[in-house]
Amino acid sequence: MRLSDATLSALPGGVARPRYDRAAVTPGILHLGLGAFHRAHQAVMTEAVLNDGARDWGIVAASLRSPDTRDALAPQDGLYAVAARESDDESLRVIGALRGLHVAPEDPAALLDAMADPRIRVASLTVTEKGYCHDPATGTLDETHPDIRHDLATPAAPRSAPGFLVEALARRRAAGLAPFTVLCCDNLPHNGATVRGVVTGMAALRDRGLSDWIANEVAFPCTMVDRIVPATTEEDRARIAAALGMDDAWPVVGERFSQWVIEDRFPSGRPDWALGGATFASDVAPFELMKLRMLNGAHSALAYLGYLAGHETVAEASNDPVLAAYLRGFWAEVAPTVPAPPGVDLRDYAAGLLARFRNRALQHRTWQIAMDGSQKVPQRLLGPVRDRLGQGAAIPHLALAVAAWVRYVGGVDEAGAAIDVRDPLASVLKAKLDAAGEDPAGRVAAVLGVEAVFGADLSRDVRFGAAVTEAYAAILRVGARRAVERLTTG
Ligand code: CS2
Repeated sequence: MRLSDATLSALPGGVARPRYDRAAVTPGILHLGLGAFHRAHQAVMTEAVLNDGARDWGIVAASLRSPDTRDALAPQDGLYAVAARESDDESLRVIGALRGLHVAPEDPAALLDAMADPRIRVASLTVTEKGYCHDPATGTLDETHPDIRHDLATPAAPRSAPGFLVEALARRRAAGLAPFTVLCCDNLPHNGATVRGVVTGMAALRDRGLSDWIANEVAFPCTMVDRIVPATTEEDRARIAAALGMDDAWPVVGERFSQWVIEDRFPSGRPDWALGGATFASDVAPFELMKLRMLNGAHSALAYLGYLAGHETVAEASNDPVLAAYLRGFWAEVAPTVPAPPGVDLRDYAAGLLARFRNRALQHRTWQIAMDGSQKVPQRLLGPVRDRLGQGAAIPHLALAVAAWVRYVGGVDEAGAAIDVRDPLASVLKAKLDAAGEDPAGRVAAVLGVEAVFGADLSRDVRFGAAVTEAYAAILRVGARRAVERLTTG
């Protein structure tokens, strides 16, 4: 038996399911990026709104690349299970909020039509950092990006998220419709403002009037999104099928914790996501900065150091006392660069993060987080580096994390095996390292010279270069775990 509208009533009593008539739900949200994170985060909060009786906030979701999720969910009428896991405890609920599924490359015109539907009032996104086709160091549109060039040449059949947003907004403007609010749910700094810059920047390359209209009429609220949602494993599928008493081709698994802080700027209306636990705020910046630097920064540091130290998962790495000591030092180093949001004690926040990382019920691979470092390192690690250097403060933990990234993108692990480095700049970084030879200082300088990551300032910063070189040399000499141990035990 397979999960679907027809089999919902056969689910065991303990599994929560839609309490509303799915057939009566109309689309209100168009979501780009149908990954596990969206399904375990915004879709769950939207489900609470639908359960409360709202009918006009169904989600139409699109994958911008692969058909896999659509192929898994379409035979299930868009239904899927979300498992919240901690220790031995797992609670399951089936989510009904997805009311339409698109695969952009198969039929970009159908997706554009869906985006131009007047009932759509929010266009939300989880397309990962690289999905915005921006320059990670400056946050501005990368006009040379192949997808952007393609979309400017062929606006009616876009590939990129900015390409879809610009064309859909152009159509709404031409039709005299109100725009939708663009809601970025990715871990970018000042994510709403950054995406606004990317979208207006791309529109300006087409039509100045369009870009002015977007700048004046479209809201891009900032958000802080947080829930740890690793990739689903085969073991998860089997365990969840047993618990459901039926198959779900693609359930999602995450921690119980979930947080969403949203800047309340929605001129075309919005669901009351507070019903699902979201908070609306007038200023999201402090929450976003704290989360990016303390959670995501520590995640990336742990991913590179942990991977090199032979740890497959975050839980394994953060339960290693040497790496746990590193994490505490990392948070102590980064916290002074983070103004605490109202009502938050940063020491409590860090302690909470350690407990979340240590959740052994999640199989969050260090390799997964290590992906796309060129797009993540700037806001997660280099922002705090700049602030600390500006204060004349030392950066031993941050420099070790950056050094571990340099070591990681070299593509060979400490046992001499190849690392599967996934990063849009992987080949650029590899070529620079290959050309640099064996000398640690030369290798570090080669990578730090990539201004798209380090910016013109850090690329040339002597203190930064020296700190990363020292850390990198230590990793080469004694291995990542011993280098961490030396740092944390003095
Ligand atoms: C992780 C995030 O993969 C990564 O880069 O750091 O996906 C992290 O798990 C989420 O942002 C948690 O909210």
